[in-house]
Amino acid sequence: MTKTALITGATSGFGRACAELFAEKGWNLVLCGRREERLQELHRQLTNVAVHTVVCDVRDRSQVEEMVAGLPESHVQIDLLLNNAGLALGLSPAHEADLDEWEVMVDTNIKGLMYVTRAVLPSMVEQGTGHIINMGSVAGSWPYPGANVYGATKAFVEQFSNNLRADIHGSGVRVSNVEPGLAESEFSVVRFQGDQQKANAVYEGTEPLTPKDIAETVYWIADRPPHVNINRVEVMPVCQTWSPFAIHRQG
Ligand code: NDP
Ligand code: 8X3
Repeated sequence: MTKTALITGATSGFGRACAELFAEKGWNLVLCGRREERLQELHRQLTNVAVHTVVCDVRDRSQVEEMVAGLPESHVQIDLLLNNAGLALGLSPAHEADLDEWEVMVDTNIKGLMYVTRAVLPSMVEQGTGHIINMGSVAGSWPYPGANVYGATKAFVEQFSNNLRADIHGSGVRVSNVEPGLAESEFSVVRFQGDQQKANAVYEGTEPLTPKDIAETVYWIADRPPHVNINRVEVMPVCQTWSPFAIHRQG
């Protein structure tokens, strides 16, 4: 039977690449994001499967509830929820960071992910099958200067994923957390408020992960046999690794 995936943040980067790969594999899709033209473009592009698009800001609880309550009969059973919508804003140290930007990250990466999960999970538990794949980050496990609230939102995503598994134990529903490192998408353009030069500098001289790399990881996780739960997958490009602890020396 044809499966259906709901992908948040499908208008760009990882979400878009996942939409393309899952369509190629024959999955029907529910695609959401705030940019309507991009959703329409995807709708025109992905012609081999049934695609339902919804303009939805995941920060808005009622919009999320309406999106899920308003799914057409053809898309009402969600087999896979990919909680991908998210963003980082700024890279300033905590004492200089913009509190409004912190709130947007919390509202999107934490509260938005909570809203979509809470709206979709009951039917998965009721049907005794389904899979939630959350988009975490290496920033959820590893601190770096300027990651402050962004990294903390992704730590939430990691622990929420684990706790979901504990809650729905025995239901047959799977939960996974994908934790990518450096990957080129619109992520840095968003982080630096549209400053393309600053964004390009992040990837200069590197071979970062691509959205396709992440889509293939997500698809692999989704395609395991139903008795296998991949708890978490951390993926970095070869050019990325850890640094020693920073030691401040006097004098
Ligand atoms: P992009 O900026 O390319 O894509 C982000 C997507 O999220 C867009 O489709 C955007 O759609 C959507 N989005 C943002 N805010 C909202 C909102 N309020 N409501 C609905 N959709 C929203 O970045 P990536 O593809 O790189 O990021 C995807 C996820 O991966 C994020 O959660 C990010 O934190 C995470 N990640 C990214 C890494 C990277 O280095 N690129 C590494 C690790 C994790 P629209 O603007 O149309 O609403
Ligand atoms: C995105 C990866 O290292 O910029 O989550 O935080 S990083």
